[in-house]
Amino acid sequence: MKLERSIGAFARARNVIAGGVNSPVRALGSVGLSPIFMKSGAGAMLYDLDGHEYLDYLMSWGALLLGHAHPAVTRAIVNAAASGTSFGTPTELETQLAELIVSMMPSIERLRFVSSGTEATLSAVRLARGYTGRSKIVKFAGCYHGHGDSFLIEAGSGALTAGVPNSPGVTEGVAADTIVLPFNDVAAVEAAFDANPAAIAALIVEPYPGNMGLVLPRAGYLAELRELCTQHGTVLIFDEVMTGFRVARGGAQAREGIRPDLTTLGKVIGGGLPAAAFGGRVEIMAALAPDGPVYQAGTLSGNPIAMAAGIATLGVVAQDATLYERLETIGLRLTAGLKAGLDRNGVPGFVHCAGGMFSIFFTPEEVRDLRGAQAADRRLFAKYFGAMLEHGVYFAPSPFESNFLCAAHTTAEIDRTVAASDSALAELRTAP
Ligand code: KE4
Repeated sequence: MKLERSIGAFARARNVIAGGVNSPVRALGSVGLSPIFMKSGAGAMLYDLDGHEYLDYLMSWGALLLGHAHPAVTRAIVNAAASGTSFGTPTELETQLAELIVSMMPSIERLRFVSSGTEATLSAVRLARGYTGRSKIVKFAGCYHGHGDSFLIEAGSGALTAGVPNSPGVTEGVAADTIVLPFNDVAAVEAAFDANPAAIAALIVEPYPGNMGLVLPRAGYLAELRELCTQHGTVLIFDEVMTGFRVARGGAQAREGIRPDLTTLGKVIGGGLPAAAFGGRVEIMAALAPDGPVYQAGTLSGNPIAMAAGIATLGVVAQDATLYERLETIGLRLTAGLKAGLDRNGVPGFVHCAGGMFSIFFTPEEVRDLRGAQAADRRLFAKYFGAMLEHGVYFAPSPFESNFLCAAHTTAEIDRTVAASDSALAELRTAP
């Protein structure tokens, strides 16, 4: 596949941008490729500098629930921009988007907008520490909560892909306050609480971890976490930056019927623009400046253009009564088709799916945690990713990521993807 223009663009970028990319996961190093520079997107399609077109399942890492350049979102952005891009004052757009979120996620009684998921999670943890007066937090190996120091310990996503789940630059002092446990293991959480009585401010978890590939909680696991946090006075934070408005209208917490104390959001709520949020119980949020002493701030927090994009996106979500049912249906069709292809080609593997997100694991053992995800065949994944690109399908470029469906994916695209996967696997089986 000719990628000369992308290769040239990457060489130029490397002269002025660290690593030539503004986020490591875009570098495609882990799949042995030079990054592909995109020119445009429309609906479920991506178009690169060299004229190739791809059926897109990256969807900007899950931010594009409605697909690329959705007319309602584009119109909202253009209209908002015509009135100015930022004022450094409150606008009613922030209240409008907050009201939409609160109406669909009842555990969020008050929220604060920020500009990235990382800001949301680090702010939520600081708030939990300020509210409880405690220092330690619990996170789970393979979960990724952005690049805040407290989280870059056995982190997933790009940190894991790049082989630095424990990043240099995170001090021992910071790391000492982060307790890392295996996901899906209740006994480990009980032991951590017993070993750290009245010391754990927050337990932060991706309810459906999507950053070691998509790994689903065992039945009852999230309810156990809820019960243990209530029992020990620990703030339960659901990091729904990826799952919020993705796996259900009310996120994973709605699917599971669990009410966290705080929730972090990002991606979908900005409609592809930089917007994220954290929020939850009113008494915890009351500890946040200016009402309370816990400081948190941001020049572009609640940016009117990003708010307009989010309002347009969640406006479609609120009015489209069958959206999540359609995502669930095509998600199951796709994962069943992909799994049948693995079996037909004699490739051991599993395909995990929840609403509009899915992952493929090339391994004979079911994946329940990071150890299981790391046992999957990364070399085969890299070859499969490249073969799918040749077939015009763009998956997330790492086995430690999730893939995403959008409102523009229909049965036709799903069946085309299954056929491409079948061909790719057959080619890999016969390749030298
Ligand atoms: P951002 O700071 O990248 O907006 O969000 C951090 C974050 C927090 N929590 C969860 C559950 C997340 O998945 C993320 C970010 N996700 C990655 C993809 N797995 C972002 C892609 C990237 O790093 O470029």
